[in-house]
Amino acid sequence: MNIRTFLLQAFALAIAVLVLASCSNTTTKKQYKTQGNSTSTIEKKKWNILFVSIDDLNTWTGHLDTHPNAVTPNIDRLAKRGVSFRHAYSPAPHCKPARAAIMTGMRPWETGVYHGKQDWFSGVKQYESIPQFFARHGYHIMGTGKLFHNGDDGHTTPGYWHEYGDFGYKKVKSIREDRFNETLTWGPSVEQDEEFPDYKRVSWAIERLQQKHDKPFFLGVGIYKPHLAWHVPQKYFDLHPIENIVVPKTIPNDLDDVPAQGKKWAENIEDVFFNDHKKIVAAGKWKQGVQGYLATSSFADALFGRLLEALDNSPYKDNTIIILWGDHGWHLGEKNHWRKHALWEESTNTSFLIHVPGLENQNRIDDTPIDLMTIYPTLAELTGLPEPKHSGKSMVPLLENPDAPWDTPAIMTYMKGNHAVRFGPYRYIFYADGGEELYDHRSDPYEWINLAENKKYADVKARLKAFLPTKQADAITDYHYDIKGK
Ligand SMILES: [Ca+2]
Repeated sequence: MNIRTFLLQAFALAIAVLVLASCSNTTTKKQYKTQGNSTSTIEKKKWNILFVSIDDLNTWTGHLDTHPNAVTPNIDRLAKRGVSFRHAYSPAPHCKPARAAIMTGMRPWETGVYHGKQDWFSGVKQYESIPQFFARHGYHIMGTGKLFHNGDDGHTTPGYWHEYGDFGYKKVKSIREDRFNETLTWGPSVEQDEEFPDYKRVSWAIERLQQKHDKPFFLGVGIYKPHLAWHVPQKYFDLHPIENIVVPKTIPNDLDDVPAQGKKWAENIEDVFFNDHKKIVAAGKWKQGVQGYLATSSFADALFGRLLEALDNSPYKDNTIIILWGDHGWHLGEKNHWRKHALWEESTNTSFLIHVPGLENQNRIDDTPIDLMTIYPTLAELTGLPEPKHSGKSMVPLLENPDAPWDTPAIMTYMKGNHAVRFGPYRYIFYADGGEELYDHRSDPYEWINLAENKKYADVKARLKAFLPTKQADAITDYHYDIKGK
């Protein structure tokens, strides 16, 4: 090759490279290096994390349009700048086991924490929790409110936080109330917003957002409402005029095709909350109950709005992951049931939203069924940290590509040996005594028709059953309140 040919070829090659580079600049997404040799459209670095838990929040939010009377403008605002998972499920439909699982990444059948009467801390203390993990990786850890299960058993998880804002518990007074027992009660409160511990917790968190932080921070804010009792200021009831309230759709005899264990849970026979639904309906107060829940959810939403506004007015607006989750769902009459403590859609389906700085494809609702065991590994991956010991799967692939394949079922567990699996359009429930339910959400979104005995679905049932754990930890001991004096 003479020098002229060489120069011409080199010139042609340089032009080709330039053309290719300019094409790729206009047609490809921004790419970031990840661990290993792969690339990602999400920048993985030590983002700050605003970690918000809203207790007992089901999916009655404005943007999901699951209840016509829901008023949650602030959660909807987060949905606009993030991804909201319509089919997100709690690993356990009760505060204590749900939080034990979510916060440590270990499922109930691994820890033995299955229900609300147990000494949960002894079941999980050997596992590194989310705040401990981020502390070990150089984060400044701040928390307030109900993140782990706390309150009556006194565990605000001392030592897990560099700073913890503890505002205790306040029994508020009501102007008038409908009361069915110690906890199931609703009506406008005498107290105004500022007097609620939740309000003070959020104020404490806002102060932290206004401070200068030298390290990345993890700020956990646990809002107690809409947990019972539903006493919040009148203005939140006014958002939901009683004449407009719609009660959930039900059919008579829905429980006829439900196995014995499901029926027991529906009526709370094993609990002190006996026959809530019958009592509420007999008193003509179903609408009022729905109003109470919606009002209290709007109160929680308003508190979240204060937090979001403070973040937006802080230097951390563009470098903070926002994650918001409810710990489980809530029945308000579906399956003749109130509260949680069951394995149906309403007990287990909860709100779950995430905003990631710079992520494309936000402002969308994702319909993939996932469970909240995704939280721990997802946060670790988004912040570029090594994978923690956990039982869940990171949902980063779903965040990057809404059409990404997802072959991991959502699994829910309540009391030892009882599980539900949500996979594709189906829900399969297996009770420890062998009882089964199967629902197809394409034709039956309210889970009215149990298909478990229908031979046509034998293969589906077998496929879902195969996801159940083969080994299950013994239940750890219950608290002995009389001995501990608690
Ligand atoms: Ca039924």
